[in-house]
Amino acid sequence: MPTLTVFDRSPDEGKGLARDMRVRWALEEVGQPYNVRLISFQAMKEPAHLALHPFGQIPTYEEGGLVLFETGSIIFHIAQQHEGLLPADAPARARAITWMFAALNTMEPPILDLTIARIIEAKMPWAQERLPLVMDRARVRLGQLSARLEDGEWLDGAFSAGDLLMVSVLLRFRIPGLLEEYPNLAAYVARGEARPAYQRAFAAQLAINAPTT
Ligand code: GTB
Repeated sequence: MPTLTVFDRSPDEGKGLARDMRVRWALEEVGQPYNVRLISFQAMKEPAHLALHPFGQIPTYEEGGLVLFETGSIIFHIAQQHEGLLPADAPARARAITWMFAALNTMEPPILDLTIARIIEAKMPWAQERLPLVMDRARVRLGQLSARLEDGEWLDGAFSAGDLLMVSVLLRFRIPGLLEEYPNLAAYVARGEARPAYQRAFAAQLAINAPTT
């Protein structure tokens, strides 16, 4: 059974925004049970964890002697081992993998910039000037994705690992209030969240991270 390392207490208090959530979701989609090992921020930077993850982050994925980090790689590995996350047809499979990369390389950077601008740089004297620029750059990508999706259910035919990663990334645009500006993307994310596998994964991380008081 694979083991994931996850925050012992996620800063989002169980909103499912930390990156273990997407790996949990993938494992639930394919029906693969898993263990979790809880880890503190401090322990993430210590040699035992750095041996698993060179950047001192979560999640990691251990399966027998195999150790993986980077959620894209972990989910690709899961999708290759099990049916249900990538189509069998070679061109459709290549397109689904392309959407995995698009989620991580094209859609995730603007949300990371936005998180930095909203939280880490919030007290800088120039923060109020910079934030609208970062928001507008995020809107460019959201608008392009929205135009491609149109009224489609998923990005390319049946639900795939590309959708799983795209929905996981788009979820983080909800708190800054951008997701709702694109009703088809908001509906797409809601379809992802409604999947039973997503619900099981969400409940599992909430059980660890929900505020106690
Ligand atoms: N590219 C890597 C991957 O996809 O696996 C990125 C991994 C990563 O950023 N991990 C974060 C981490 O370990 C946790 S998910 N951070 C600790 C560190 O770098 O020291 C990022 C995250 C954290 C918290 C929230 N939140 O509270 O809403 C959302 C996302």
